[in-house]
Amino acid sequence: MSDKFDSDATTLNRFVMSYTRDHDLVILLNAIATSCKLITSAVQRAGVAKLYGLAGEVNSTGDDQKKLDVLSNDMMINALVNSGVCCVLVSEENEEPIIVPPGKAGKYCVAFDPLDGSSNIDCNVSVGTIFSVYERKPGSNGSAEDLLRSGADCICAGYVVYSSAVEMVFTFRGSDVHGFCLDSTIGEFVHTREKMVFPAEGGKRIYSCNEGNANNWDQPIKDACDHFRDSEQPYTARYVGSMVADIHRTILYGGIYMYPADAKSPKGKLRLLYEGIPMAMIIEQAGGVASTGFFNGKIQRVLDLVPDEIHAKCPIIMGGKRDVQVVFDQYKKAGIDGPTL
Ligand code: AHM
Ligand code: MG
Repeated sequence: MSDKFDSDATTLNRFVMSYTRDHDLVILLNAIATSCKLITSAVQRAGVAKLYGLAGEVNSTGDDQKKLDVLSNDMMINALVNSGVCCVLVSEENEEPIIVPPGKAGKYCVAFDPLDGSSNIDCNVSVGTIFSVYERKPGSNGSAEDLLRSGADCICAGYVVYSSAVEMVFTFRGSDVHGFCLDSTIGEFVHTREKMVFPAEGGKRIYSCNEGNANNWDQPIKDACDHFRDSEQPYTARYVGSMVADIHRTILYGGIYMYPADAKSPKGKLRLLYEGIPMAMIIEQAGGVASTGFFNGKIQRVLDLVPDEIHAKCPIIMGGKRDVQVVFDQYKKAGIDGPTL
């Protein structure tokens, strides 16, 4: 038998079908995978296809849209609308929710950031896609309301990192986290990581945040970073600036990723529905911790937040228990109660 050819490869499709008998969910994840393959092609051909640069528009959160942002968004919307199993879509690139016409509508609601890490697109640094899936509420025909609910209602979530390899990391609610690499020779995501979990004992000591914002952070976050640098075993700093890449590294190697609230952005920068909640679900189900830090008067789980609008933001402190505990300890010193992990 050749070790180069697997005659029994578990593709993403086969993996999903072994988990659920819900054909609509199989179709949905197939549509997401197809759009991520199309995005892969666009990212890899961006130079020759002249896709670098701005599209001339501004997105829902006021950022300039890149050509690849717009193209990736179109790819996801077209695949999901025509899948016949979605009723409402929320994209970082669209101010308003996208309501699927009745003839094509189904029960699923999807929130996504089609190409996360916009600032890295034009210099070939890793970028990603992030998504979360919900089922519409009983009696609803599909509206933004179906997505304005706690992360506890999220059915499944995933991200794809477009890098030296293209990899999807995916989990169903309450289940293990799995990795699938895109095998370009067969055009399929193939199951490559079984049950992803944070390294035992916390793994590498890495802290990851944009320290250019440090002057605006609250004191406990500043103190936590001082601790990371000054502890007996000093931490290494790593910050790609693409959440997908930073979170992927954090799960695989260990460490902590933070985009905290600060004096300029009291709700943080990242968006709850298509960045915070899906990543929090993956992190927690891989054995890590996904907290807001001190936000709206208390330290909260990201998955307990309920968005008050589709593009609501949330602060993010995510990582292994050892390292998130460092942040909670600094809050405790400042008189703010937090969990002991
Ligand atoms: P985007 O969705 O516009 O790309 O913004 C989200 C990104 C994250 O991927 C990343 O972690 C963060 O913004 C980086 O922000 P900053 O450049 O402020 O460090
Ligand atoms: Mg984005």
